[in-house]
Amino acid sequence: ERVVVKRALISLSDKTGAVEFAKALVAAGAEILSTGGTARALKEAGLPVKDVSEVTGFPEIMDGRVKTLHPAVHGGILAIRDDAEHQAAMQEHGIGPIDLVAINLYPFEETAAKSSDPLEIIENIDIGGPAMIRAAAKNAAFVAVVTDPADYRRVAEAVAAGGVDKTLRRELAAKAFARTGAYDAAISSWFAEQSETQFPERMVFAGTRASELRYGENPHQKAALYSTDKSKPGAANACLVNGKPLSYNNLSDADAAFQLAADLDPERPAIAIIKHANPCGVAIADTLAEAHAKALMCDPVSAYGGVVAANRQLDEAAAKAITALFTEVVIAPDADEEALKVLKAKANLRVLLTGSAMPATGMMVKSIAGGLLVQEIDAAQVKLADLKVVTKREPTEQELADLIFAFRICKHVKSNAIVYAKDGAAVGIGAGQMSRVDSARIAAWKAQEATRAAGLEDALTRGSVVASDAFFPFADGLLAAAEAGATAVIQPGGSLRDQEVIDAADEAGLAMVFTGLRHFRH
Ligand code: 93A
Repeated sequence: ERVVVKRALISLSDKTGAVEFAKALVAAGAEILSTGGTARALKEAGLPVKDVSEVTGFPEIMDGRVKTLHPAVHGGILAIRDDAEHQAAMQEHGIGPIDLVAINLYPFEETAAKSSDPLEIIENIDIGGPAMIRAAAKNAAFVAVVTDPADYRRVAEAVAAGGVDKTLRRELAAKAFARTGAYDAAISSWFAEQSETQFPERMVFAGTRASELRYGENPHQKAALYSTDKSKPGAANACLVNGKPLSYNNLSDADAAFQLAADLDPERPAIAIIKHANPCGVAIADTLAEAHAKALMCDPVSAYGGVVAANRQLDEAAAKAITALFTEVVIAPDADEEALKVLKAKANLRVLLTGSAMPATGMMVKSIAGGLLVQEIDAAQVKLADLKVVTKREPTEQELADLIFAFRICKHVKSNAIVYAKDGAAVGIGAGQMSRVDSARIAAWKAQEATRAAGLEDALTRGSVVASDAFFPFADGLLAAAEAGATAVIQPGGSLRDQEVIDAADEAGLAMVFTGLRHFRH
């Protein structure tokens, strides 16, 4: 049942660990066949290697586009060892069996993420590698296929111990097809991105399991995290530098927090505090510590045990501010040494570093039973120039800045979303209600609670602005805001009753701007 490895073909684009692996195979008595660059690397390490071109009797041609695509290679991999006809064919054509294939593919995914040169990207579509991987995996009854350097050690040990058994060969074959499947999925989505059709007839989504999670949203649900694009900063690909592994809900909240922080003005230090995927505090300031203090004022009760995101490297003061309150997860592009020391003093605090911060772009997927909804990420950022003043009174400069800020936050709040903001801080957030006026009331009430918690005399909403993710269908939501003390309103506009709402705003002395763009988030 065990496959004794007498001849192995090694062809690696990433040569990490190759020499050690090949050494182990040679020590176990295997002959090594290899392609150009890999052969060179192995020979340099003093290992006996035969070039594939010696086996094929054919040179590598067309810049290596054709090097292993030859019957001497594929016959050696695919032959059914106990089939008389296959044996005869091998004999007749002088084909020797290949018992182990170790491949890693041209770095298509990495190149596509980095390069903007289509020729370079296309050149990194590996053809011969996947062909050999699939051939070896198909013939797993007689061949071991290694596609992950993490398996070198296990496989080398098996080879040294007398051969690769069936269980391991099957596991390797499953992994091999998953690898070529994911590879082709990445290639197909790149081609789809290049074409006019963003939504081709068949779409393949591929990811690599980044971690198996203890459970899903609830303990009775099994769950795992898949990474689909390492180039996108966020919770999925961040580095956990402190604390226990993240849960499903941690990851979901951490990503929501980070996407919000990354969507705010990159020139200003920004903090977002998230609970159950909705922000309960957001602020910009001159320092992250200040922003945290301002963000915390919005809803200190909910912030307890929440997720905190920053849009830039954490410093010591920020770390101290964050750790002063029980926090589950911190996510930021980076943290300096002093900040790390402070954060790491909290053994249970999960700290995620993303490397950079930028607003997410591209496609997003949501699953419904039996289907996937695919849409572009809401990357719209309403700017001053997009605003249309519809009231008699024009917003002041400070109001305008807060209006833009509040509307940006709305985008990250479950609809119906109402956000009060003042001086670069959210002061009342109403999320996820089925009627807009309820969200408006809740936001105002939350602001009252925050005012009380802060021991302030004047309501936090006094002199604030208010943002609505979609149009006010009636004047009631707007009047609730005026009553709370808001002086300016931002909303998409577009309701049948716009005029009624504008009249109400004028009567209440409010300034109101329309964005012409809404930010539903369901
Ligand atoms: O250009 S290819 O698609 N044509 C081939 O025939 C072929 N055979 C192996 N690429 C091919 N490979 C790939 O070359 C392997 O998958 C591996 O990534 C790489 C190793 O090349 P080298 O040993 O020259 O560095």
